[in-house]
Amino acid sequence: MTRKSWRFGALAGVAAAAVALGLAELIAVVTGSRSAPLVAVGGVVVDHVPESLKQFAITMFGVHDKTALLVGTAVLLALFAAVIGALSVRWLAVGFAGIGLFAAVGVAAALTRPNAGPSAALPALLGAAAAGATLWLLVVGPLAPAEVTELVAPSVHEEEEAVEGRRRFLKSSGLIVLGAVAVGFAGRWLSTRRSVSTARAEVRLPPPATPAPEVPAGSDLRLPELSSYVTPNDDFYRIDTALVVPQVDPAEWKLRIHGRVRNEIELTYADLLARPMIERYVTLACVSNEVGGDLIGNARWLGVPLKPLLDQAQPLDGADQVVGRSADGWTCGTPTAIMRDGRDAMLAVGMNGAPLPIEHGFPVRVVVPGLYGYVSATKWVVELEVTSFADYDAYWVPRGWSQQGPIKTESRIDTPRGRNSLKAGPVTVAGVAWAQHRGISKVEVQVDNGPWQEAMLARAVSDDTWIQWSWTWEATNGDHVLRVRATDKTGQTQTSQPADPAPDGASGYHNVSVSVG
Ligand SMILES: Nc1nc2c(c(=O)[nH]1)N[C@H]1C(S)=C(S)[C@@H](COP(=O)(O)O)O[C@H]1N2
Ligand SMILES: [Mo]
Repeated sequence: MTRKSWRFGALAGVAAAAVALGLAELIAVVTGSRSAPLVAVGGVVVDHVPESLKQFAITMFGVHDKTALLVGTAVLLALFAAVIGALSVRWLAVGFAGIGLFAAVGVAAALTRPNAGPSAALPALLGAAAAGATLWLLVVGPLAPAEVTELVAPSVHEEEEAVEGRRRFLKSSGLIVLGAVAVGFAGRWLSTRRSVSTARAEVRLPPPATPAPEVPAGSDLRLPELSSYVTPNDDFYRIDTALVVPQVDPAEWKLRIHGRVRNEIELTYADLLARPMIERYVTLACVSNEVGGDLIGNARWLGVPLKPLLDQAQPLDGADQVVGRSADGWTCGTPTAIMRDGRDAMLAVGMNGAPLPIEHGFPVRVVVPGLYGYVSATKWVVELEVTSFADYDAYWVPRGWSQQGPIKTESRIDTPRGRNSLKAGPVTVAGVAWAQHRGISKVEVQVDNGPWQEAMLARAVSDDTWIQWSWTWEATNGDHVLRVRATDKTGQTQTSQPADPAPDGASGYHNVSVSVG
């Protein structure tokens, strides 16, 4: 056994793994993209990694955390495949056992994803079979380099043949890897073509029975670094556990309101669109948002109010939780009382004048003003199950997050930023503040350890949205720290006590260090 043959084996292993994954992606076009082993295993990882790691991923990679996970998984898999391939040069059985093990993991992951049918096992199974064939072909079969079968005291002719054999091996394994990658990407591309974007383009949303109030003049200060008052759909943060965006066809969509209710309700998309709609500006915020972070956005939502629907369903006494369930099995628990207290809790179908973007929950999601997204904003919602907090913990609760998630009063400085070069003299300090459903009454800014000074508040559509603020600072040369705090309309000033996002939202004052001069 030479070092070279180990390396050939490693390459054979990687080629076999590429064939498995590439073919699996292609089969998943038919069996559903969540049955592809990379996505299925990634999904299990997402559901089971420790919370701290997930928060780390969100902090590190932001909205690219999913791509990072898929790429990371592929790289890890390639490393394992290389090791197993190298070992299979000596012990072919190890190679087949390794493939079997990965197939088992892939099948188990695919079959245990929510709503998976038996066909979900096919991509991993057929992929593994093809990987086995590839490994055999490259390690002992017609494409194996001579070295792999070991030469003792070779003649010149045998030597030449060996060189030729190695060349053939390298060329064919390279081609196999490239071909497999191409097939894999083609599979992914075909899967996305089976998306519901055509169905979405055909949706005609009805006009609202009660339109959103006009955005008052002066609610958007339009400063270069300040977040706009209304967040365009393309800039809206996205947070969810879905590795591939669920594709829910509105023609097949149904919502079941059931559980501890007197009257079960089932609605189709057409039923929903036939009901009177409201249109409201609501600022959505993620509980994972760090102080100063950008997992928050404000949109105009069009939807059907939830209160009348729940009134019609008639929750039983003690049924204090409504669990939203998405097409991909994610769950979220909202207090029944909050959904019925008269605030604009809704089943949203439109966002900023367009049908919901697919990644924001098309065709239907829940929006509830005043609550973090993880306890209110179920995207791709297909079920509302009325139950109690005592009887059911939704997705994030066993993972260390609080059952109750009212949004904390918070504020953020958007400008200036630490990297800006500032001159002494008047400098506009500005940002946003939010306390959804309570409203903001006051924002104050502090320079270094000076007195708190009241900022000017822009206007807002309602207490359910964030609000912009600004304050003119007479900047002096030197290094300074700018700090902000908000007070809500109940009279509560946000706490200065720093807290991590887990378990129920970050707190503390946002500050920015700047140098002037
Ligand atoms: N189906 C589903 N809905 C979900 C989630 C999810 O993981 N799956 N995440 C929630 C969380 S934590 C937040 S903050 C909001 C984010 O909504 P957005 O991606 O439209 O901004 O969606 C909520 N709805
Ligand atoms: Mo969130």
